[in-house]
Amino acid sequence: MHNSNCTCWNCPAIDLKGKVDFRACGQSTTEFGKKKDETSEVYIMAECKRRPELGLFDPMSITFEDCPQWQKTPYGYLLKDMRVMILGIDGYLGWTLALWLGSLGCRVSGVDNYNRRKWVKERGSHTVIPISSMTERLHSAKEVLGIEIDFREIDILNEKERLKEFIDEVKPEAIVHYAECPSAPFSMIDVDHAIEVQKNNVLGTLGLLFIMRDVVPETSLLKLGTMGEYGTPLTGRPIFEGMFPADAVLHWDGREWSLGGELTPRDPVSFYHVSKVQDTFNVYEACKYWWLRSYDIMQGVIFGVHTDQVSADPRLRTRLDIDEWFGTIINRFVAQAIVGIPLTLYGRGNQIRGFIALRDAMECMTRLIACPPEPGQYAVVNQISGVYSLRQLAYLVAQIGRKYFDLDVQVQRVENPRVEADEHPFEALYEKLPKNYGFTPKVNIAKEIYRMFELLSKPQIRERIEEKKHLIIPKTWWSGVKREVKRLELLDLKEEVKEDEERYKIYQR
Ligand code: USQ
Repeated sequence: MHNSNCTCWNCPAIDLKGKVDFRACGQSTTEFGKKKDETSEVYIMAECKRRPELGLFDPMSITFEDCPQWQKTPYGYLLKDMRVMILGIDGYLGWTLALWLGSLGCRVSGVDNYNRRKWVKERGSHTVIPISSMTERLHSAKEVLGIEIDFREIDILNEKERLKEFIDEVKPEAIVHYAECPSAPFSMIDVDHAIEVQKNNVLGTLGLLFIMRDVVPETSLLKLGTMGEYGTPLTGRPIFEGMFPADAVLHWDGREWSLGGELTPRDPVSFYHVSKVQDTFNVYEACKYWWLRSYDIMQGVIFGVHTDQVSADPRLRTRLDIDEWFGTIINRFVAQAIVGIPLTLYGRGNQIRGFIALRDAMECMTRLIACPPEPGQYAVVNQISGVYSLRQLAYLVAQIGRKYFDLDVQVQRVENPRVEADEHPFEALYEKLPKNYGFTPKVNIAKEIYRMFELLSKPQIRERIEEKKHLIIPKTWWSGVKREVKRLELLDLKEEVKEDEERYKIYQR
């Protein structure tokens, strides 16, 4: 198990006590450290909130494997009845994770202010997979899966006191923070939307950090970042996992400079992505100032509709958006194929991105929850399971739609409403999740696309896509212009296959 050798030093159920005020260690002149040896004068002791009978002990002396509170699951040792709070529990990821963790025995709580439902409505759209009200969702989770979720409707930005009270009441051992606006186009509509996204995301997160400092400093925070923070460096340099590795050096001005451990450069591609960059710095600083522990999860573009739990009953389904603001590319492509809109490649369509399926993202989150960072540790992972060019994906979706669903799927290039390189190298590293956390992707992209076709072709869902298909062609330009993009070219799919094979060879690492 990837976390067998973690110790109480990592465990959120621990109260760390010692001769040093370790939260002020940055300012302290006293030597700070974990217990070094029996004679060491300055070290930290632990007290277990779950096993107070142990008294004070050395936090490095008990491993997760030894501790009866940590129990084996397919995703590593997990704290028995672990209390996990999900902020943004009503969203695409939040609801899926709630059911996933609940089925592993976690005690799940969550908050949401239904912003996502409101924003999609503002576009005049709806989730094409129907979802229930939260009351109905909670009821069905209990009835179908036996999962009880403690939910409060709270706006984390504007109701900080209520959030603080709820966190204090639940005392979560991990907090998953999904409560942000996830849409790049939404942040580029106009000044009001840009401000709304940055305020909601940046200040909401900042408020949360202060609450965690005051109420649950030992809880691990899993904060959703994005691969889009890094952009697509035209130099082709590696996209490291948040920070430069220890041996990275810069040669400049005749000298060698160590970059090890520094945050890597960011080059975000929208005001939404900028909000994530700001979050990175705020979380990084909070870990440093207050010894909070956090994972910043640089997730790639997500796709898919399945986990065992959300597929268990129509009332448990998670949302799926396909409009120009909130739909992500693969989800949109499948919907477009079903209602006969040629798949929309923006610009040349040679943009390359990292992707991950919904189910695999849930597994990664679980593996990280099971392996909390050390006090003060700001850790980063690149959460993707494969790298594809957009053309490759368009081709794949078209091929599956044609071959198995008898659809005449076309692919078109349209004007790119965004400002982004559409021809660039992309050397993303995503080694930590497999190497350090035991993750191997389980979802085959072609199979998941096939399953999406199956679900989205159902008459009721197909009808819901038809109803909103006028919202698929984008008209939100980064320049501020508001007009539908024009078609540049309808692609010859046979030519695409040849080109695609070339590109595939180049970028498969
Ligand atoms: N694109 C098309 N055609 C479409 C839609 C998108 O060519 O019909 C292109 C975009 O120009 C972009 C790429 O596909 O180059 C991805 O666009 P997207 O809308 O699927 O995803 P993006 O805006 O990048 O944002 C999504 C999520 C966001 C998350 C991000 C991860 O909405 O929350 O942070 O994926 S990443 O892209 O790795 O930054």
